[in-house]
Amino acid sequence: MKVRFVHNLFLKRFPGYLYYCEPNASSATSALQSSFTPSNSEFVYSRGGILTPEQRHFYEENGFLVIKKLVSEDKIDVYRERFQKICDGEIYVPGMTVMKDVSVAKTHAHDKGEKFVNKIQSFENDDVLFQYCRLPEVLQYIQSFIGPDCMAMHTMVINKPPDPGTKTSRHPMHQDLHYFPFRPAHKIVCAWTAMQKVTRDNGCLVVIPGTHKGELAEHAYPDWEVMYDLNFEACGCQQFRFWCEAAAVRDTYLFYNTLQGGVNKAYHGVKSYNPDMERLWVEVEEGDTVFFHPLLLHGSGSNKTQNFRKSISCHYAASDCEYIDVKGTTQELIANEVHDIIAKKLGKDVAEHIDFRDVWRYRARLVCGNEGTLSVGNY
Ligand SMILES: O=C(O)CCC(=O)C(=O)O
Repeated sequence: MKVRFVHNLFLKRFPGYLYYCEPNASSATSALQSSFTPSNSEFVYSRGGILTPEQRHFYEENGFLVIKKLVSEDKIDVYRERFQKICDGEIYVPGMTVMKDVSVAKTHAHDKGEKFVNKIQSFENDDVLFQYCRLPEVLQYIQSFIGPDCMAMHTMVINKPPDPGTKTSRHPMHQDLHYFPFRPAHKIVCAWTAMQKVTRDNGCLVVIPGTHKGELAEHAYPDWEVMYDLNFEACGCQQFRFWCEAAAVRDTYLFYNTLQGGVNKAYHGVKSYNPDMERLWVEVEEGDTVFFHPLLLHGSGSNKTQNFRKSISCHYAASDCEYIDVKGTTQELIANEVHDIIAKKLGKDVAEHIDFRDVWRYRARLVCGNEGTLSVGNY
């Protein structure tokens, strides 16, 4: 009841016409050539380009913006088909991680098929899925937020499974910057496109508008349901109460999450998250694209339907962002976790020589404009 009341309040405060925008009438080419507002303007989080003044103000205030029907259904069909082939094991993509949901990771460790995969990550070496990151209709908005020179940094297809009743399909409230060793934050933006109708029922994005104006908060595994088969010692990560053991990785690069129960691997949440904060459920149609700032507090709910819920996304950063050393910061948690995964995959000796920043250097791909400090050649 209280939640519905809060939701209604939000609908009053954020009427649909403000954050559900039709694509602006500008060709991709003209957007690429359009002028960008200098950084000393009243706008901190956007650069102009194709965005209308209303859209810019909305993003500045709220940290997200929805553009309706930005990606066509025929393109989404292509990505869906490719995703299925990858899950079926028909296509192998070097460097890509295929993750199983915590609810099936142990019971179906060797099964293939889309119903056992909750996410694929790092598809920069897949020509078909990576087309998404190069779509002019998406890039014209990306450039309007972060400027003309853009790198695709982090790519995902999320296949949120029907929740088996354990609420394991939830994505805890988090800030994406927690995962990124590069700055500044206002030169990073995510494009997240719904591959079908996405509602509260199947686990839409949940955002807390305005939180992008805050700081990066400390993250940890959320204090959700207790899992069984805990094996803290084996993973060397005793500090995480709910982490069972590090992932087992096969030579096919398939990465099996071995958690049981509450939370998927690396699904960290903001430690200080207060569930009474006013949330907004961003319900969208197929092709609608949500652009959001990396400090925006967001997550997604359980999938209460019997079908999988799919989205494709890419985090972009301006190519002149700088890598930062996260040692001694709250981001050490994720850096150590990534280090453990690399050690499992490639051996401890190799992992010793790979820095958290290197992982991102190798993933980064220029998608428009000029190369800069984020590229692999720039150490
Ligand atoms: O698609 C989802 O369910 C969550 C996505 C998300 O939180 C993210 O991309 O950071």
